[in-house]
This record gives sequence, C-alpha cells and structure tokens, in this order.
Amino acid sequence: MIFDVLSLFPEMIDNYCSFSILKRAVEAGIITVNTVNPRDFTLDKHKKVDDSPYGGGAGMVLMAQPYVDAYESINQTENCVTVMLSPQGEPLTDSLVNDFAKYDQMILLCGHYEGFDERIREIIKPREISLGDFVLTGGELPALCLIDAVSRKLEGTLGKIESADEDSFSNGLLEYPHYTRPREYRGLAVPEVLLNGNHKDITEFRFQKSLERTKLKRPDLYNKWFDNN
Ligand code: 4G0
Repeated sequence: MIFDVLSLFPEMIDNYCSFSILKRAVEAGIITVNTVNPRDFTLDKHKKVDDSPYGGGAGMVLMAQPYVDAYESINQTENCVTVMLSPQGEPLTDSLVNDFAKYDQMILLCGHYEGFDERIREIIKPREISLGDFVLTGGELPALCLIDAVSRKLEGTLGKIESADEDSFSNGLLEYPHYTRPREYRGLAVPEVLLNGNHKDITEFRFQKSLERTKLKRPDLYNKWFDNN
C-alpha cells in the first residue's frame, strides 16, 4: 500500500510512521509513506497557502491552486482512492477501514484553519472522512489514524499473536479483559479460570465478559450485535 499525504507539516507524518509497528511495516515493504507539501507548489515569493475568506468572517481558507497542483503531481496507480480528512466527512468505522485496505494506494488530504477552498473538493472529488464529531487544528492526526488503522489490516503488519481479526469491532463486540504477570497485584487476583488451562472454559469466560462489557459500555454496539446473532 502506498500512502501519499498532502500536508503543510510533513514531518508530523514521517515522525509518527518511524515508530513501532508502522516502522516495521515500512521496513518490510508492506507500506510506503510519501509526503507532498502544497507549500512547495505555491507560485508567489511568500509561499502563501491560505487567504481570508470571500464574504468575510474569521480565519483563513486553504487556497485551491497549491493543493490541486500538489495533488496532480502524485503518480496515481490503477487502484487508488483519495480521502480528505474533515469534520464534515463520513464517520470512519472498522468496516470502512477494511474497504480502504483493499486499495493499492491512498492519497490523503490534510487541511488546516477553517478548511479548504470548496473548489479543491469540486476538482479532486475526494471521499471525505471524519474521525468523529470534534474539530482539530489540522488533518494530520486523522490522516495518521487512518494510515495506522489501514496498515494493521494488511497481511504481515501484525504478527500472528497480535492478529487483527480477534480485535474489538471485527466481531462487533468490545474486548474481554486481559491480564499478565503477576498473579496478584495490590490484592487484585487474576481470575482463576485463566490459570487452569481449560481452553473451553477460557473462551466461554472471555465471551461472557465481552458481552457484559459491551452491554454496559456500548449499548448501541450490543443491540446491533444482538440483532445480528
Ligand atoms: C477541514 C478532521 C479540515 C475542515 C480534520 C478542519 C477534525 C477532523 C480541518 C476543517 C480536522 C475529524 C471545517 C474546521 C482540519 N479536525 N473530526 N481539522 N474545518 O476527523
């Protein structure tokens, strides 16, 4: 998977992708992360990427020309999707992440300030995706969340042990509680069933905890799971 990220702050992208599992995925050749800075496509001597809004009002708007030219400088493969990260986008879900993981290339548009000149949307026609109903100072964190979420679905990124299809949401339920050594910590013991090696009992215990926890914390997910099972 090739990720091409349009960002005014490309170091934010490079830095996050140089740690832990994403770093490993880059080194293994499973993902490639390129950045393109729209500032490098400005035509004036001040390298201006934003301007005040027509019609007045507070804040700055990202100019169309640097973004469109930066976008058009990217080599697009056959199986490519372009995504704009914005609070006005379609909410990201595990199911959408699985759909994105089927592409060979994702172009991600990160905005700032009050957002994009509308003609960027009209010309590029990106999918518009949101991480939730909140506003950030820039689209880099949502873009990195998307890169992270998609990368861990790709063959070889996670080890067998960390397998993505045993995680929350893949079965529609929240995860059961996890424990590791020691057996007792500050008077709190690990549930006995996890210690006795009976795998049928362990599976049942974990499933019941998953149900109980989902019902309590996410009644919306629980009801959906119940309807489907
Ligand atoms: C475009 C995404 C980009 C428009 C981006 C802001 C939150 C999210 C940005 C705006 C972002 C999210 C209209 C403020 C950059 N913040 N929820 N900030 N506006 O995924």
